[in-house]
Amino acid sequence: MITVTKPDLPPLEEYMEYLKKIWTSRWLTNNGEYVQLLQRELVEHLSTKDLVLVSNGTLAIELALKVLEIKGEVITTPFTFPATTNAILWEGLTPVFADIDPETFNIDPREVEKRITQKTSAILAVHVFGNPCYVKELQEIAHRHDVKLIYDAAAAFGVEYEYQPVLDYGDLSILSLHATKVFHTIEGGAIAVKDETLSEKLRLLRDHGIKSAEQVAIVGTNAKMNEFQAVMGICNLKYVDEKIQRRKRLYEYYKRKLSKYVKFQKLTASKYNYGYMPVYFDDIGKRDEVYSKLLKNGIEPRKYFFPLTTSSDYFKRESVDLVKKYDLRKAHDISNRILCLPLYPDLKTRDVDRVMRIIEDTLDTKES
Ligand code: T4K
Repeated sequence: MITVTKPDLPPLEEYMEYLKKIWTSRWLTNNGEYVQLLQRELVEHLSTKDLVLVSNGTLAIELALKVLEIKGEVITTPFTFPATTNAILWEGLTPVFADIDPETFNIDPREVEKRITQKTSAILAVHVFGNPCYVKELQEIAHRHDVKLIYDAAAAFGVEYEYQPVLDYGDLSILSLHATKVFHTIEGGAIAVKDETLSEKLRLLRDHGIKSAEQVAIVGTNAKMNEFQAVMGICNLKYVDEKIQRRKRLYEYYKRKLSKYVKFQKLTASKYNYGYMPVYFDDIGKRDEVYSKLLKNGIEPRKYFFPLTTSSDYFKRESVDLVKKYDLRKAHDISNRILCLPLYPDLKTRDVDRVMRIIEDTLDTKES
């Protein structure tokens, strides 16, 4: 089966060397030596001020909302992985949805501004597939209305916007370091933070609020990364740049060959990581036809992000058509046309050729 992605793994011997060290030290979790080492290496690699490592990207969003003391309404996009919307709900907040720009797939700043009310306390924007949002416009809106700006940069590892790390924008940004991401720690996440008071508080929040053996300073949770995750990250980090180069070559190959048949996300990054290969079809029916044909041929692309998060059973139970309520026509439309094709560093060019042939055959047959 050729799947939409396959996790990168370092040479087994390299991971085993670290496992031996963990066996000897018997230090397995709770801000161990390797979590601290990975944190320093990532801060340097990503040129960010500080990163707080946590156990996954979803908890990273929840902690970001928590540490900024967000209340009431959070303006966000429905064109995302369920984690973005779920985290808002999980924190007892109200998600308010704004439509997307159909070219970049990211939240449209003009739509964000229309949704601001007295109850708004944050904007939670997503760099969809790692492609940077219109960060300057969003910053300006957040500033003017005095609301916090958080980025779900789950897929934006190493991405730059106007030659600046994308993680530098907004009040906080979060990364997912899940196995399916460009860089991973099996499960994992991080919060990029510029303010020292916030990083201190985040470190407390991820460890039950424990300040010392006999002092619990605030109410926290358990969001700690463990040593096995950290050493996977340390091993993977050595190879990530060459893996991104390989992804780039495959991405560009797809793009050259498929431009007659499909459309591509408009990239805004000055440096990109090529984590996904999203394409969309002019004719809605063709997306599903191509999808079924690929599946029949042992290839499993994914319809990220279909359905919109506003179509989850949770909202259905509320009996409100959120697509209509918030006028999410563009997000709805892209969601119905999108398909993420297989893309990962070990993917063979001949497998890409197979994917492309099926797309070409399906679309050519329909047109003739
Ligand atoms: N915000 C955004 C915008 C996100 O995209 C995500 C996660 C989050 C927040 C939350 O971050 P985390 O809490 O997850 O750190 C996958 C990932 O599990 C998820 O992390 C990711 N986004 C999302 C876009 O993709 P699924 O439900 O599609 O995963 P699954 O199990 O269907 O795997 C996808 C493909 O990967 C499969 O076809 C096979 C392959 N695969 C997967 C795993 C886990 C492997 O070959 N090996 C594996 O171990 O969500």
